[in-house]
Amino acid sequence: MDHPFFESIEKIPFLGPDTDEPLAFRWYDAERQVLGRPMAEVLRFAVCYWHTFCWPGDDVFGDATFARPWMVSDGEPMDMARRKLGVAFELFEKLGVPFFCFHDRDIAPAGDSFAQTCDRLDTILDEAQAHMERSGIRLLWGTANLFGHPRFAAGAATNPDPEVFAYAAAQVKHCLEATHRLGGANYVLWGGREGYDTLLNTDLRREADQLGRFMQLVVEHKHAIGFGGTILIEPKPHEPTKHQYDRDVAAVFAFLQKYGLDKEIKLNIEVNHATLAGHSFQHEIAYAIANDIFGSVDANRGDPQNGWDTDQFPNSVEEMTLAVYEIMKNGGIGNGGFNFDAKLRRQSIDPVDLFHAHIGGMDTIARALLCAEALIDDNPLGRHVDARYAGWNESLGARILSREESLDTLYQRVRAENLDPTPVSGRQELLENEVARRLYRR
Ligand code: XLS
Ligand code: NI
Ligand code: NI
Repeated sequence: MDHPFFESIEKIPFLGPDTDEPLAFRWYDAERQVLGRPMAEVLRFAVCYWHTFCWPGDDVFGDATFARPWMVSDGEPMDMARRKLGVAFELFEKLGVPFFCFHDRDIAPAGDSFAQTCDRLDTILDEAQAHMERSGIRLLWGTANLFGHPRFAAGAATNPDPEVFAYAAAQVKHCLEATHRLGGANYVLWGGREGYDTLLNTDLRREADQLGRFMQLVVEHKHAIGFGGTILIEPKPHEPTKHQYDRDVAAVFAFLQKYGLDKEIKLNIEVNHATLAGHSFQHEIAYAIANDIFGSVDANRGDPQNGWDTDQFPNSVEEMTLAVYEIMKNGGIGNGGFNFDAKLRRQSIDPVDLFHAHIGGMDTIARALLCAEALIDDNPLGRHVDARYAGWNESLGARILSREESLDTLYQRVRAENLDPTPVSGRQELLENEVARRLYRR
């Protein structure tokens, strides 16, 4: 077998900001207390199975570039799945991440029938469970791949053919139960191909109702089996379809309310999906928190010049700081975590590149957490915002919100008191400076 696959690599140590050692953390210090808890517990990092172990480095113009021993085309599929599993846990352990995430099809190959496909997943997950018990590594979330197979070309829940809906429902039931068995903290539903390429062949109203019913079925089953984790939807504006129904946080929130699911389902927010939707990552996080549907994060980044999901490892401390600040000042990541839904560039062919990528991502977010901690402790933004809205806690503002005022009473008051409100500075530049001076804290 391939153990160890990352032969020359030891467990990655924390050596601090001044080290020249590339295979070391400069900022991610699992035990360091931040906001009153160890960094590892605050951030809950996860490695994703799909990009890291399943994507072979091919693209629309070229073939696989990663020669991984578990990807050979003539290999027996279950043997390959086992080899991949062993290497995956070797990476998790050497990185020291507490969690991982998978799609059913990443971890076990499809069989000749639905029944055999389920059996294969159960077999490999039994082995994954043994690795989890041995290593203490946990499952942040499981998910079903409802987009790869040609049967899902026109969507899963939103397919014009109810048999495809049924197939997808069966697959989710099995994967949700497997996630439950493994003690998963969450279960994710990313839209996959739930969307359309052209309205010329699409009944949009029907497809929304189908998707709503699908999500209700998932929630009903979660309660039926006693799964205590959170069901998460992951918004994305386009790709693979031209228009994905789960476009952004606001669109998903409206959908959840329409189908009575806003108290049942939360969101897994991905950086690159936020920016593709024309939002900042901070905005999407803040919007979800403001509506009590924030769940978890898929950490990556896009390329500012490219309009697709480049899924690069995060490297902007500033972008992450603003989002981590929103999360941490509102009580933290909870049941969620930071999952590296990110992939190498296809020229980064060496096994060690997987380490450079994850180390960089973990250090970026760890450093962002330290900056966010300074912003929370010193509270320059919070103090300003509190003062800015103070009027709403007092007589007039409080009366408006508690419905004691009408348009008519407000009219009378403005007339009688000759109200003439004076504009005050929003102080944006000062506040940007307050953030900047806390960035790159050691
Ligand atoms: C694709 C999504 C996907 C989900 C899991 O863009 O990010 O990877 O996270 O299905
Ligand atoms: Ni994702
Ligand atoms: Ni993505």
